[in-house]
Amino acid sequence: MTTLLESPEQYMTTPGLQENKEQYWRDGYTVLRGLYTNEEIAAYRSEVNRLWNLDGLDDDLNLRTEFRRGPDGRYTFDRLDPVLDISPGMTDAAKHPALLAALETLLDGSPEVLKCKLIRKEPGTNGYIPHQDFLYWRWLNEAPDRLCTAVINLYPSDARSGGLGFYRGTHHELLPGPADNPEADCDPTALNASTIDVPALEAGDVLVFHSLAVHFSGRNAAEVPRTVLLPSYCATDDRGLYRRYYQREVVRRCKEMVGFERYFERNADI
Ligand SMILES: O=C(O)CCC(=O)C(=O)O
Repeated sequence: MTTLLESPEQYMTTPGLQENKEQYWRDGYTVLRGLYTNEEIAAYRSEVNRLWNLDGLDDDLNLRTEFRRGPDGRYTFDRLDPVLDISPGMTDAAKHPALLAALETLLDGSPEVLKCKLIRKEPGTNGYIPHQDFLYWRWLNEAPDRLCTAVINLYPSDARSGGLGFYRGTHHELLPGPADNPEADCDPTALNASTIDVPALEAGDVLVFHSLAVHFSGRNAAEVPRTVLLPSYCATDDRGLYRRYYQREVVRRCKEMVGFERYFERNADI
């Protein structure tokens, strides 16, 4: 499916990428543009439609789907995680040579996929509280500077549609949770609201952020779903990272019953 407009080598030498790299290390995130053709984005959109209509995705016990409060306050599934194993199209997007080449420049190392999820936030669906991804990745024993996430936008996205927001410059350390729970996600009251930035993105734009960058997203108040593919990467030559990640994640979800909330709500009488 991949058709490159330009070679990865060409992309690596464009002046824009050096500016992206400076912004990434200064602010903790940056937006890459022009990596995908319009045809590729159109093909990825069709692939998302196919995925979202697969049988069994809405099954409460499907390990790939996680639920979030929807517009009516009820659970709705908003993500497929993992997704690459059931989607050649999403694999094409996450391993696109132009994206991998750009990430190699940003991270100064060869990027390996750590995990990858697809989020489709329907109108009215809630977002995510401020957090640092690295809090959940400490067990990997990788340096935070080597880990990042790319947000591949399949439709335009902004604050109104529940796009990602960042607290600029928070990617230097792991921040503690509230005083009564320091191991939890960072304390929102300790964050400086004047540093918030919610980049407005076009279809095909790729937002790349550092594993320690504090980020959040709001409710989708727009009329169309916000759809993004989120592959995370590690600059490493360890080819076993993806397997290591999901082996642990599947066990964790079962143990902590992540995503099964609706099952118990629906079957309270059994
Ligand atoms: O895309 C979103 O709405 C939030 C995703 C996010 O924060 C995450 O997956 O860490």
